[in-house]
Amino acid sequence: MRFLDSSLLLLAVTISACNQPTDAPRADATTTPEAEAPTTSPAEMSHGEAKVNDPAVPLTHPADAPARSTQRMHRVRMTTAHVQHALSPSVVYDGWTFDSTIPGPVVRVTVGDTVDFTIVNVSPMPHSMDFHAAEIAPSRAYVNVNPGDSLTFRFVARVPGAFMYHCGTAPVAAHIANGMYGAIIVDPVTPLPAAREFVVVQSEFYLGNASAQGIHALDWPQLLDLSPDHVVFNGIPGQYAAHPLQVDVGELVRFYVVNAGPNRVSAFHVVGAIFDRVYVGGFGTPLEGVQTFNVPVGGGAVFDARLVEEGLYPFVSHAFADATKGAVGILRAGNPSGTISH
Ligand SMILES: [Cu+2]
Repeated sequence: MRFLDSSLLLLAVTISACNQPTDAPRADATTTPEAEAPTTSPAEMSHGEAKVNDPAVPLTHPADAPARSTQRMHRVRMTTAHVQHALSPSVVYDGWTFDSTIPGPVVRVTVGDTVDFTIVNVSPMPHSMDFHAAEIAPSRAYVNVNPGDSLTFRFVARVPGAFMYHCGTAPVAAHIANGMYGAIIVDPVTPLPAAREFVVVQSEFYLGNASAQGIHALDWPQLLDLSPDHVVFNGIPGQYAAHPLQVDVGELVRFYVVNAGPNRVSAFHVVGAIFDRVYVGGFGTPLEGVQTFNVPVGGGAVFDARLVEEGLYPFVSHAFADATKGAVGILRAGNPSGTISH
C-alpha cells in the first residue's frame, strides 16, 4: 500500500497547515511578515489517494474505448488462461483471465448485431462465460468448459448500454476476484453525440500472503469480509493518476463504466465536473445534472461530462476508502501547469 504511505503523510501535512489554532501566539506583524499562502500545490497528489505522473506505476491497460463498430456479425473468441498479473512492479497476483489480461478485452457491438462467441479453455480448471448483454439460457450457454475444451454460442444484442461479462463458474466470487471479467458496449442504432470515449472497469483484489515465488493469490476470507487490498480501474491501482487521460477543454468526455466487483459499489464521480447526462440502461431518457452515480456490482452506466477549464480533474469512486485503495484516476484537460492536491 505504498500509495497510502506517502499520500496520507502529505495529506496530513496539508491538513495540519490548514488548521492552525486561532489562539496561537500571533507573529509580530511589524517584524515578521505573515507566511504567504503557497502558490503551487505542496504535494503531487490527486485527492490524497495517488500520485500524479508516477512513472513507477505501470500503464498496462489504456482506457481509450474502441471505435463504434460497423459490422453486423461479430466473431469473438476468448481464451481463458492463468497468468501473473502485475498490480505494481513489486506486487504480482496469480490472475485468472480472458485473453491473458485483467480486465479482458473490450467488446463493442451495436443493437441488432449478432455475437458469435467462442471460449477456449487452456487453463488447468473449468471456466465459463456470462455476457450480461445477452438474453440466453444460462443452462445452455454459460456452462463450464473443461481444460482443453471449447464452447460456442450466439446471441443478438437487443439492449444498448455498458455491460459486464464474467466467468460464471463456482465459486463465482473467486473467478471474478481473480480477474475473469470485462466490458461489452452495446451502442444504440442512432449514435450518441460524438465524444472522447473511455472504458473503465472497476474491480477489487484480495491479496493473500505471497508464495515462495513472491506471487499473491486470493484471500478468500478477506473477500467474504468485503475488505479488498486494492480497488482498481482497469486492473491496476491508480494507473490513470500516474498516467492521466488527456482531453480537450470543453469537449464532450464519455465514460463507459462497468463495475465487476465482486463486492464494492462504485460511486462514480469526476471532481470539478457535473455529469450532463448519465445513461443507466436502454439509452432512453438519461439522467441529467448528476454529481455522483452508483454503478452496482454487475452493472454499468455511461457518463457524459465537459471540463470547463484547463486543469487536472480526478475521477474516483466517491466511496473514498476505495479511492484510497486505488479507484482513482485523472482527466487532464488542456495543458495545465503544476499538479493537484485536493
Ligand atoms: Cu473462471
